[in-house]
Amino acid sequence: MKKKLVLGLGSNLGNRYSYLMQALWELEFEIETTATCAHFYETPPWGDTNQAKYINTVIAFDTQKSIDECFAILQAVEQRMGRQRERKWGPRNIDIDILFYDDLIVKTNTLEVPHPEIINRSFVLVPLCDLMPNFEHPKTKGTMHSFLNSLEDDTTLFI
Ligand code: A4P
Ligand code: MG
Repeated sequence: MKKKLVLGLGSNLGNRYSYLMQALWELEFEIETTATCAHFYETPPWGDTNQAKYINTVIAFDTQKSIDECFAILQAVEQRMGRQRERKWGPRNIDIDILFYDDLIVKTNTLEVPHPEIINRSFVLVPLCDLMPNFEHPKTKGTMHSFLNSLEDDTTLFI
Protein backbone atom coordinates (compact mmCIF):
# COMPACT_ATOMS: atom_id res chain seq x y z
CA MET A 1 0.00 0.00 0.00
CA LYS A 2 1.18 3.51 -0.79
CA LYS A 3 2.39 5.77 1.99
CA LYS A 4 2.57 9.56 2.08
CA LEU A 5 6.17 10.73 2.31
CA VAL A 6 6.43 14.42 3.22
CA LEU A 7 9.80 16.18 2.87
CA GLY A 8 11.00 19.64 3.91
CA LEU A 9 13.50 21.27 1.55
CA GLY A 10 15.72 24.26 2.37
CA SER A 11 18.63 26.13 0.80
CA ASN A 12 20.55 29.27 1.74
CA LEU A 13 23.72 29.12 -0.38
CA GLY A 14 24.32 29.90 -4.07
CA ASN A 15 21.37 29.77 -6.47
CA ARG A 16 18.86 28.59 -3.89
CA TYR A 17 15.95 28.23 -6.30
CA SER A 18 18.00 26.15 -8.71
CA TYR A 19 19.22 23.82 -5.91
CA LEU A 20 15.64 23.26 -4.74
CA MET A 21 14.46 22.48 -8.28
CA GLN A 22 17.38 20.08 -8.79
CA ALA A 23 16.53 18.30 -5.52
CA LEU A 24 12.87 18.05 -6.56
CA TRP A 25 13.74 16.52 -9.94
CA GLU A 26 16.30 14.09 -8.51
CA LEU A 27 13.89 12.95 -5.79
CA GLU A 28 11.10 12.44 -8.36
CA PHE A 29 13.49 10.38 -10.51
CA GLU A 30 14.65 8.20 -7.59
CA ILE A 31 11.25 7.77 -5.96
CA GLU A 32 9.80 7.12 -9.43
CA THR A 33 6.78 9.35 -9.07
CA THR A 34 5.86 13.03 -9.28
CA ALA A 35 5.65 15.15 -6.16
CA THR A 36 3.06 17.62 -4.99
CA CYS A 37 4.90 20.84 -4.19
CA ALA A 38 4.00 23.74 -1.86
CA HIS A 39 4.89 27.36 -2.67
CA PHE A 40 8.50 28.47 -2.25
CA TYR A 41 9.04 30.88 0.66
CA GLU A 42 11.99 33.11 1.48
CA THR A 43 12.54 32.72 5.22
CA PRO A 44 14.76 34.33 7.88
CA PRO A 45 17.38 31.90 9.28
CA TRP A 46 16.15 29.94 12.33
CA GLY A 47 18.44 28.57 15.04
CA ASP A 48 21.75 30.03 13.92
CA THR A 49 20.51 33.49 12.89
CA ASN A 50 23.91 34.73 11.63
CA GLN A 51 23.52 33.39 8.09
CA ALA A 52 21.75 34.18 4.80
CA LYS A 53 18.00 33.83 4.26
CA TYR A 54 16.67 30.47 3.15
CA ILE A 55 14.19 29.42 0.56
CA ASN A 56 12.00 26.65 1.96
CA THR A 57 9.28 24.45 0.60
CA VAL A 58 7.56 21.13 1.34
CA ILE A 59 6.95 18.31 -1.14
CA ALA A 60 4.88 15.13 -0.83
CA PHE A 61 4.99 11.75 -2.58
CA ASP A 62 2.65 8.76 -2.57
CA THR A 63 5.10 5.87 -2.61
CA GLN A 64 5.44 2.14 -2.02
CA LYS A 65 9.08 2.57 -0.98
CA SER A 66 9.90 1.91 2.67
CA ILE A 67 11.00 4.74 4.96
CA ASP A 68 14.56 3.33 4.95
CA GLU A 69 14.67 3.36 1.16
CA CYS A 70 13.34 6.94 1.13
CA PHE A 71 15.90 8.05 3.74
CA ALA A 72 18.75 6.47 1.74
CA ILE A 73 17.51 8.25 -1.39
CA LEU A 74 17.39 11.68 0.21
CA GLN A 75 20.85 11.26 1.72
CA ALA A 76 22.24 10.19 -1.68
CA VAL A 77 20.62 13.21 -3.36
CA GLU A 78 22.10 15.56 -0.71
CA GLN A 79 25.52 13.98 -1.24
CA ARG A 80 25.35 14.14 -5.03
CA MET A 81 24.47 17.81 -4.77
CA GLY A 82 27.69 18.39 -2.86
CA ARG A 83 26.11 19.06 0.51
CA GLN A 84 28.88 19.70 3.03
CA ARG A 85 28.19 19.05 6.72
CA GLU A 86 29.74 22.00 8.50
CA ARG A 87 27.85 22.98 11.62
CA LYS A 88 24.43 22.18 13.02
CA TRP A 89 21.80 24.63 11.77
CA GLY A 90 24.52 26.28 9.64
CA PRO A 91 24.34 27.33 5.97
CA ARG A 92 23.77 24.67 3.29
CA ASN A 93 23.05 24.53 -0.44
CA ILE A 94 20.47 21.83 0.19
CA ASP A 95 18.83 20.28 3.23
CA ILE A 96 16.23 17.54 2.86
CA ASP A 97 14.36 16.43 5.98
CA ILE A 98 11.70 13.74 6.35
CA LEU A 99 8.80 15.49 8.06
CA PHE A 100 6.26 12.65 7.98
CA TYR A 101 5.90 9.14 6.58
CA ASP A 102 2.15 8.58 6.84
CA ASP A 103 1.46 8.48 10.57
CA LEU A 104 4.54 6.41 11.39
CA ILE A 105 6.57 7.24 14.51
CA VAL A 106 10.27 6.30 14.38
CA LYS A 107 13.17 7.19 16.64
CA THR A 108 16.63 5.72 16.04
CA ASN A 109 20.16 7.13 16.25
CA THR A 110 19.97 8.33 12.66
CA LEU A 111 16.31 9.07 12.04
CA GLU A 112 13.47 10.72 13.93
CA VAL A 113 10.05 10.92 12.26
CA PRO A 114 7.94 13.01 12.58
CA HIS A 115 10.76 15.57 12.48
CA PRO A 116 10.88 16.87 16.08
CA GLU A 117 10.94 20.60 15.21
CA ILE A 118 7.94 20.77 12.86
CA ILE A 119 5.57 22.44 15.28
CA ASN A 120 8.08 25.17 16.22
CA ARG A 121 8.94 26.34 12.70
CA SER A 122 6.84 28.63 10.58
CA PHE A 123 9.13 27.90 7.59
CA VAL A 124 7.87 24.30 7.76
CA LEU A 125 4.27 24.84 8.92
CA VAL A 126 3.41 27.48 6.31
CA PRO A 127 4.29 25.30 3.27
CA LEU A 128 2.82 22.24 5.06
CA CYS A 129 -0.47 24.13 5.29
CA ASP A 130 -0.38 24.67 1.49
CA LEU A 131 -0.51 20.90 1.04
CA MET A 132 -2.20 19.34 4.07
CA PRO A 133 -3.65 21.85 6.55
CA ASN A 134 -5.94 19.25 8.13
CA PHE A 135 -3.34 16.52 8.58
CA GLU A 136 -3.22 15.33 12.22
CA HIS A 137 0.26 15.15 13.73
CA PRO A 138 0.66 11.47 14.73
CA LYS A 139 2.54 12.27 17.93
CA THR A 140 1.65 15.78 19.12
CA LYS A 141 -2.10 15.80 18.53
CA GLY A 142 -3.40 18.70 16.43
CA THR A 143 -3.59 19.70 12.78
CA MET A 144 -0.91 21.58 10.85
CA HIS A 145 -3.28 24.52 10.69
CA SER A 146 -3.83 24.56 14.47
CA PHE A 147 -0.05 24.48 15.12
CA LEU A 148 0.51 27.36 12.72
CA ASN A 149 -2.24 29.38 14.44
CA SER A 150 -0.73 28.87 17.87
CA LEU A 151 2.88 29.49 16.84
CA GLU A 152 4.51 32.36 18.71
CA ASP A 153 6.99 32.89 15.87
CA ASP A 154 4.93 35.17 13.62
CA THR A 155 7.81 35.80 11.20
CA THR A 156 6.54 36.94 7.84
CA LEU A 157 7.47 34.58 5.03
CA PHE A 158 7.67 35.87 1.47
CA ILE A 159 6.50 33.90 -1.54
N1 A4P B 1 18.02 12.90 11.00
C1 A4P B 1 17.24 12.53 12.05
N2 A4P B 1 15.95 12.64 11.74
C2 A4P B 1 15.89 13.08 10.45
C3 A4P B 1 14.81 13.36 9.56
N3 A4P B 1 13.53 13.25 9.96
N4 A4P B 1 15.10 13.77 8.30
C4 A4P B 1 19.47 12.87 11.08
C5 A4P B 1 16.41 13.89 7.91
N5 A4P B 1 17.48 13.65 8.70
C6 A4P B 1 17.21 13.24 9.96
O1 A4P B 1 21.15 16.24 9.79
C7 A4P B 1 21.83 15.55 10.78
C8 A4P B 1 21.30 14.15 10.87
O2 A4P B 1 19.94 14.19 11.24
C9 A4P B 1 21.28 13.34 9.60
O3 A4P B 1 22.49 12.73 9.32
C10 A4P B 1 20.20 12.29 9.89
O4 A4P B 1 20.77 11.07 10.29
P1 A4P B 1 21.89 17.30 8.93
O5 A4P B 1 20.94 17.71 7.86
O6 A4P B 1 23.22 16.82 8.56
O7 A4P B 1 22.18 18.42 10.02
P2 A4P B 1 21.39 19.72 10.31
O8 A4P B 1 20.36 19.89 9.23
O9 A4P B 1 22.34 20.84 10.52
O10 A4P B 1 20.72 19.42 11.67
P3 A4P B 1 19.25 19.30 11.90
O11 A4P B 1 19.00 19.11 13.36
O12 A4P B 1 18.63 18.30 10.95
O13 A4P B 1 18.80 20.74 11.52
P4 A4P B 1 17.53 21.06 10.72
O14 A4P B 1 16.39 20.75 11.61
O15 A4P B 1 17.55 20.45 9.38
O16 A4P B 1 17.70 22.62 10.63
N6 A4P B 1 16.24 28.27 8.95
C11 A4P B 1 15.37 28.44 7.91
N7 A4P B 1 14.73 29.60 7.73
N8 A4P B 1 15.15 27.41 7.04
C12 A4P B 1 15.77 26.18 7.17
O17 A4P B 1 15.54 25.29 6.33
N9 A4P B 1 17.28 24.80 8.47
C13 A4P B 1 18.08 24.59 9.50
C14 A4P B 1 18.61 23.23 9.76
C15 A4P B 1 18.40 25.69 10.44
N10 A4P B 1 17.70 26.94 10.16
C16 A4P B 1 16.87 27.08 9.13
C17 A4P B 1 16.67 25.98 8.25
MG1 MG C 1 18.61 18.32 8.12
